[in-house]
Amino acid sequence: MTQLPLTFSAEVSAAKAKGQPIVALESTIITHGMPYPQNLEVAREVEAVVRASGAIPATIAVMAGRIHIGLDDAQLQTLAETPPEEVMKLSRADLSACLVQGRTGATTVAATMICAALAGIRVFATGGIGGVHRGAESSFDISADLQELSLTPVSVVAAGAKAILDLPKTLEVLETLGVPVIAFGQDALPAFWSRDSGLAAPLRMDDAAQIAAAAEMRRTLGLTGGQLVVNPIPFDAEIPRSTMIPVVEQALEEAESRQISAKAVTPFLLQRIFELTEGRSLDANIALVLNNARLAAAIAAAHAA
Ligand code: PSU
Ligand code: MN
Repeated sequence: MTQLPLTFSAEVSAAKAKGQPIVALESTIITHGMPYPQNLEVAREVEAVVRASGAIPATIAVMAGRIHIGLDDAQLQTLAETPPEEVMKLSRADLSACLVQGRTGATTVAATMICAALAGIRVFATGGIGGVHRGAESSFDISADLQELSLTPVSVVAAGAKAILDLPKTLEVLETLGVPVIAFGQDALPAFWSRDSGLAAPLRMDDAAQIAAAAEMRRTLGLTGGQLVVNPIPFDAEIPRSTMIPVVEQALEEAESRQISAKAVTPFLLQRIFELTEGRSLDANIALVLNNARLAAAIAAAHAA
């Protein structure tokens, strides 16, 4: 068997040797999810929060034909400064092509899960996952993130899915795929910028150790796939749903009239919502990512114990 094209940072490889908790972090949020220089500041801050919470961060990206598990500060800076059009947005379909072509690629939730599993990492923190887009009944636009959750054994901590998506359809697809959707500490499904989507979450847990135990139980039962842990944004950072709805509607209308499609849809909507809220959406996004990093570290610590 050929060697896996994995390069571990010194910090992550030391943590693996010692059996310390490790939290995977994605890189598409850096290259396509947030503008420079906030993307770099947030990438550094998320890593700092993971460390302060007792785990080791492993930001994942593809560079020069290798999957990097853990980036040093210079690599993080290079990635954050590279214009999004020069970085591949990698999902399951693109990963091997990016590697053999020696290109630079940022990993989405789906690709980060694949790489984390290859590296033996069980927990991954992000902001929001991809899902079923509005109008999917005609566009067929359903993020590969959902299928990945049904295939790859990683627990993904997110703040829910954004209202740019069709949340009821996203829940239906996750149910069909057999993905546990576990709300942390509340009954409602959180909606990214807002704590409550108006929909009930299928499952609820109030304790990080129980979330780790549920992942172990799935493994014991021979069930493939991961878990989606949805963690509500902190109260003081929340933007009410009533404020976000018209903003999201406007961004969606613009995407439609400009015929934005495929991989460009999510980055376009995120950028327009940032502009339309004068940066408020980004402040909320940052707060929720940090909050997810804390919970992911606690779940990883329970796995390591
Ligand atoms: N949703 C967000 N922020 C993000 C993304 C989604 O709120 O940065 C990114 C993630 O990397 C996610 C990807 O995996 O977009 C989904 O893209 P698509 O819808 O093209 O599958
Ligand atoms: Mn898509």
